[in-house]
Parts: sequence; structure tokens; C-alpha cells
Amino acid sequence: MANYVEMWKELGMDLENHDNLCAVLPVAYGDVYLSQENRPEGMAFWDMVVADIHGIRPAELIEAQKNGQKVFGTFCVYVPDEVVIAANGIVTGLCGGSQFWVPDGEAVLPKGTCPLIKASVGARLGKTCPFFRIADMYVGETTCDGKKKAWEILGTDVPMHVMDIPQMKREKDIVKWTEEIKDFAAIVEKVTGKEITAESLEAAIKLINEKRKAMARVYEARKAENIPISGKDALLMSQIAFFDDPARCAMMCNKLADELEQRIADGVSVFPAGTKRIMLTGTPMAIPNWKLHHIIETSGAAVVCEETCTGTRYFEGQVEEGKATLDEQYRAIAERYMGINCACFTPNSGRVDDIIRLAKEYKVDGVIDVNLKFCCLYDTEGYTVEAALKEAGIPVLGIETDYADEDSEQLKTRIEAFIEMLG
Ligand code: BJ8
Repeated sequence: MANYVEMWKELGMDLENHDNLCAVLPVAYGDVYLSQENRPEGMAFWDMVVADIHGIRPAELIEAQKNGQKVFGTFCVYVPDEVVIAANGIVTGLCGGSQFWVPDGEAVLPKGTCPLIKASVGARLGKTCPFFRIADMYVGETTCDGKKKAWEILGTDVPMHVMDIPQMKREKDIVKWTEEIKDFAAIVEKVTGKEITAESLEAAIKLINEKRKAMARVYEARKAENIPISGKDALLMSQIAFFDDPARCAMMCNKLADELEQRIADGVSVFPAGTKRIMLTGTPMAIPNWKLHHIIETSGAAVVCEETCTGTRYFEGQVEEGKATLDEQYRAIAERYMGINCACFTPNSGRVDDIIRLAKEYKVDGVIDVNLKFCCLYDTEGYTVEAALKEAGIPVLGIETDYADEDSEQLKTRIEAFIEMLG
């Protein structure tokens, strides 16, 4: 492993505390990931990325900045990567998924805030994540109240642009969202010093569409009767996709999909025949939040799909290509992104339809509706989701949790009972 201490020092990181984080991550990864048997060989790429997660990609981003590129840090799958890439910028995801960052977040936020927000704020203020130090600009959005207020705090420490996301999906909301994307494009052009043209935007649209298609291929393979990849490994692929170079991400996902398709043809599975198939739905699982997948997959079941923003909501749906003008392209981008079904919208019946459709496509035996503590949106929507699943005859278990380990045993007991109940 290369030595990145100088780089972290130059980024103004708290090295002592960062050492504490670096001490726990390899142990957690070893326990959760490297203990799995018969993993696809293609996962070696993601193992390598995680082994140097605060080194390789941050060093690439810094090199790009030296060459004049700007880095935009995002927290939500509604922020259109295409716009940044069309202006020669780079996007990196910034959602925090570790309990390690929560106390630094709680220093400025109410304890009753969702762990994703606390960890994201804590990762910046605690100076223990290079990605949070590198980003030239953060891009927030008006999805939930906790995030909206967190942007005001983060905005005192780092340049911040907030995108105003509509809360409904009527024609006038799509028009408004199109305008909001255009405003964002103007900001991006100002920061990067590069003009977005119809050609550069078309190229960016194609690039991100390719990345989505590659991720979709990996997910497609999970529909097979003999499951060629664990849910944990598929989740890792999605989590890293938020940080990686999109062309490399597409290439590695396609390579993995090739291997998985071969495994299906050869009848290779990472789970014994008859293993119960679980779909997760709910709040996103930012890296390194592998808690629920690990509990489920060490309790005798397999996770075959995630209807989350670190799952299908991230890659389903393409931006229509081949539009002639920038105006048409921005409208096409707005339409694709408004197809994502986040609980911040009302009504949000599209999400319920997606869940039922995915449950059938992935032939799941049961669904676990997971909610991050204090996420009022997904918690409340859980009522509708769980009622629809019951009506469709699909067993469902609702769970609320956070990033801490304290409830792991209790969760395991409930999940084991649920799996047993599936017969
Ligand atoms: S599109 S799910 S990534 S907002 S931060 S809403 S968990 S209380 S992350 Fe999200 Fe975009 Fe929607 Fe997806 Fe709840 Fe926490 Fe808010 Fe959260």
C-alpha cells in the first residue's frame, strides 16, 4: 500500500483521528467481505479499491485538480452527474455511512437526526475523510428537512450549492426541475470555467448511461435461480460507483457481469440451492454501511435486490440520447431524474409499483423494509409500502436501525425468525 500521509496532511486532515478510522476499516472488511466463500474473481478490483479507499481515488482527484479540473461532492442521486461531466468536472459521492463520523456530526446537529446526515457532516467537520476535503464545491438538495438544515451548517465551511428539488411530479414540477438543472449548469460552468455545449452534454449523457447499463447487467444476473454474487458484493459495487471514474466503473461492472453470466451458465452459485431470496427497500446504505446485508447473509438468506438509492434507484432509467439542443437535453435529464422515486415526493406511488415489480422480477421470498433511525420520510412511507406488499402476498419485515452495532444481535434474532417464517 502506498504511503498517503503527506497527501492527507496537505488536505488538512486530522491524522491522529484518521489513524483510528484506518485501524477499524480493514478488520470490518475482513470480517464482512473476505470471509465470504466462492466470490467472483472480478471482486478483486473492489477489494483493491477498499484496501486503499482513502488513497488511490483521492490521489487521482488531486491530480485532476492540478490539471485544472474541479471536483463536486454530492449527497443525492437526484444531482445530475451529466451536467458536471459536460463541463469537464468530476463528481464524487459524499454520503457518510460510518458510525465513526456520527459523534462529530452530533457536535453540531441534534442527536435525533438521521445517521446518514450526522456522518456526512461529521466526516467534513472531523477532518477524517479525504473526499470531503478535496471537493471544490458541495452540491446539496432540498429532499428532507435534516439535509436542508445540514447544508446551512456545511455551507459555513465549504462552498455549497443547493438544488431545489420539487416535492411533486406534475408537468409544472418537471418544468421547474429543468430550470433548476439549467441554473446548476450555470454554476458548474462558473466553477469549472468551461462552457457546456450540446456536444459535451451528449457525450456526458452517453457516458453515464453506459455506467447505468453496466450496473444494471450485474443486477440482472442476480435474478438468476443460482445466485452468482452475494448481496454484500453487489452492494459494494454500487457504493463504490459513487466515487469512481464513470468510464472505469462501467468497464469493471461489465467485466464482473461477464463473469456472473458465465457463472449462471455454469450453474455456479454463492449460496446453497433453496436459499431464501430477500429484497431490501428503504433508505440508502452509504459505504461502509454493510450491517444489514451482513446480518441477513449470515442468517441463512441471500440479498438479491436493493430498492434503494445505493441500488436500483441509482441506475434504473436512462437519459434519452440524441436531443439536438441544450434545452431539449436538459429536459431529457430532468425527466430521467424525476423518474427516481424518493420518499420526499408526494404522492410516491411509483415507488410502491417499483417494489412490487422488483419483488417479482427478482423472485424474492420476502422483503425487508429498512429505515435509518430518524428518517421520517421513509418511516412514514413504510406504512404504504408494507400494506402494498401484504396485499400482494409478499412477506415483509419492517426494521429501523442506525450505524451502531448495539442492535445487531436483536436484529439478527428478528431476521432469523423472519427467514424461518418464509419456510
Ligand atoms: S433520493 S433517499 S439519496 S434524499 S438523509 S431522506 S435517510 S433523513 S438519503 Fe436520499 Fe436522495 Fe432520497 Fe435517495 Fe432520510 Fe436521512 Fe434524509 Fe436520506
